[in-house]
Amino acid sequence: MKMVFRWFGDDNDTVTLQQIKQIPGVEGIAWALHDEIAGDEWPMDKILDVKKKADQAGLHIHVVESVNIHEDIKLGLPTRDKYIENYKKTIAKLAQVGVKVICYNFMPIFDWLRTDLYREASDGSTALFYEKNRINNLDPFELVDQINANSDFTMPGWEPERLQHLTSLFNAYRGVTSEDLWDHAKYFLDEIIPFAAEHDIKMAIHPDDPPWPIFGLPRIITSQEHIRRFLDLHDSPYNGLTLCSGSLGANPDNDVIAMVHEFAERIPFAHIRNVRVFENGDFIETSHRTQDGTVNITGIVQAYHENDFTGYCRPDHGRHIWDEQCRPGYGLYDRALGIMYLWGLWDAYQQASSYQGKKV
Ligand code: DNO
Ligand code: MN
Repeated sequence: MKMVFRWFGDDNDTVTLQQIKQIPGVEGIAWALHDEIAGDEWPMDKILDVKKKADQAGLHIHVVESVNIHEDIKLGLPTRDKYIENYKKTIAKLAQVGVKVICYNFMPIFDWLRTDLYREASDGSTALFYEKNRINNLDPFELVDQINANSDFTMPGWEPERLQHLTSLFNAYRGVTSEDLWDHAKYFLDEIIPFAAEHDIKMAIHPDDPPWPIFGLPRIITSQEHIRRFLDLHDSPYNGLTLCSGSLGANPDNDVIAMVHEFAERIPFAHIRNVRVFENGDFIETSHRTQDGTVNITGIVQAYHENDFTGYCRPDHGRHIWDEQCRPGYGLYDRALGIMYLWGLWDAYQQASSYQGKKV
């Protein structure tokens, strides 16, 4: 297991590369050019700038998270070919600087969605929270009206440029079914995976977060069965998975341990984090510790260990603790604690397996 830490870049992160380097066992960053618009080809000078900074800090840049996919690709519009070409050009450049894995997602319009970025717990820490009914009861077109009426309206995780185009995007997705989305995913994979394979870069799809349709928009990377279907759409080790325990764990029907066992060979990148799911379907992000949430992190690490996992791994979102001012979900402290928990489990399984059968 090779540990990395997400870094948003000098201008977008409160955490420094030096701080990341001081977390035990962290060898690299999961990075991206966050100022680039989805669909654009990434400029080489900016890629090289990240590489230079990471080199200076003694960290590798093998994992990119994410190269985002233009909506026209997800919508299956004729213009998608142009964006797929740009995507390939970016892949070729990333290969040149030694990138091995590209994490991405296939969620229409939105990436992860929460209703509260700073839900306070009894210990005074805050964390990302999702209130299921608030989203379920929201009509997307009512929402667009609300946004138009109030220019300050924001929702966590919504990028400003996406908000502007929200009305036309919702309209564009009218009538797009989940089966259409599957077809569009296949078209994308058939173009991209052979190209990524030539460049020795593994594509790693991130599951939908939360793992169910929202605002009437289809979501397809939501369960073990759907992940199997996605990996079978284009059967290649380069068509891989970013197995995110927290995203999938928001639906208690998902058995993440079983997924580790089934998909082990196809997981170049593991996201490990915990959530606590309540009976009404709401959920809050918690510390990585198994007992603090409803996802069995201990069992998940054990499953990775049993499968001799050699891929990249990162702690995912953390809480905001010790008064840290940071990007929501991406502080230093709780994610660093998460890493030490993951190493603790990993090393214990490592030790136990090496002593098996021996008398100590
Ligand atoms: C949530 C995060 C995601 C992830 C993107 C990948 O669990 O890991 O926001 O970065 O979906 O494209
Ligand atoms: Mn994740």
